Amino acid sequence: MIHAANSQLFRVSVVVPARNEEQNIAWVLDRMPSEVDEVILVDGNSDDGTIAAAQRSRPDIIVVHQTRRGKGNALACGFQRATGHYIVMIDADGSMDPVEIGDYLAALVDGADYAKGSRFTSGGGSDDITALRRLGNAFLNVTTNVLFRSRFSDLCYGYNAFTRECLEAFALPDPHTAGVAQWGDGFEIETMINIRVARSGAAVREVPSYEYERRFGQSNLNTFRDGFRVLRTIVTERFTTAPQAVATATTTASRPAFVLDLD
Ligand SMILES: Nc1nc2c(ncn2[C@@H]2O[C@H](COP(=O)(O)OP(=O)(O)OP(=O)(O)O)[C@@H](O)[C@H]2O)c(=O)[nH]1
Ligand SMILES: [Mg+2]
Repeated sequence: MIHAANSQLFRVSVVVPARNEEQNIAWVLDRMPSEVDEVILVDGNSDDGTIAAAQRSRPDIIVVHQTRRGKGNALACGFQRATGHYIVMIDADGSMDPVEIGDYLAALVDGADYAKGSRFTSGGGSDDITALRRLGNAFLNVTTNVLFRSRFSDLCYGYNAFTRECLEAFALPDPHTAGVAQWGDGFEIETMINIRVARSGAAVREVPSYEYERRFGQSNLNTFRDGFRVLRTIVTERFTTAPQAVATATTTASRPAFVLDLD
């Protein structure tokens, strides 16, 4: 629970997508700050002891089995299960430190609808980025910011927190549609929700974050493949998806209307 400005108490949910993170998950769960009320582990058919390790470390953890494949579907399943007013998304590989959750919550309590982690804003950083990736990221940020009039410094980073009203702006594919993959089920999820939030008129605030290398296990990153996926996501979102406005805390409280003339 966390006190909002008007001293109202808000529940905090954390959603952790995990596939084969047996060696990393305890580190993540053990570092959850006390404000966190519920942790939802969304398992991606792990064939190691991820679930058992998570339950040992945090007996009250809620385990959800995802309905299709991919990190995007995992997050959609986790968000649907989350009951908190504030929802945090964080990886299970130890690359993101849960201790930072307090900074994200502070931004939300201070009026942001969407607290966006950034490795490239003052106070952020990364152990896991090469010069080439940094250049690719800069290009993808600029492209997005021009196309969507956003101000992201780290479009492709997936450590964020938001009010549950933002779920409407995400407009994620229904987790209960069985079978075939949907747009948003894969790693395009991070770019997709950032773009959709920017277009929704929600108040976005960047929070400095430090990214570590995954603690154990082989990296799944591939600079060119992943870069082109993000570019494809930007183009698809720009030309095939309509902006979705949401009644966020900020917009209902102090803004006269949504700004929807982004096209
Ligand atoms: N439930 C679920 N989780 C997934 C899936 N794919 C990846 N994840 C989790 O999503 C998070 C991010 O995936 P990573 O494999 O770390 O991807 P990355 O950060 O781009 O690459 P590296 O850390 O370098 O391997 C981790 O917690 C993974 O366990 C999936 O299909 N289902
Ligand atoms: Mg990772």
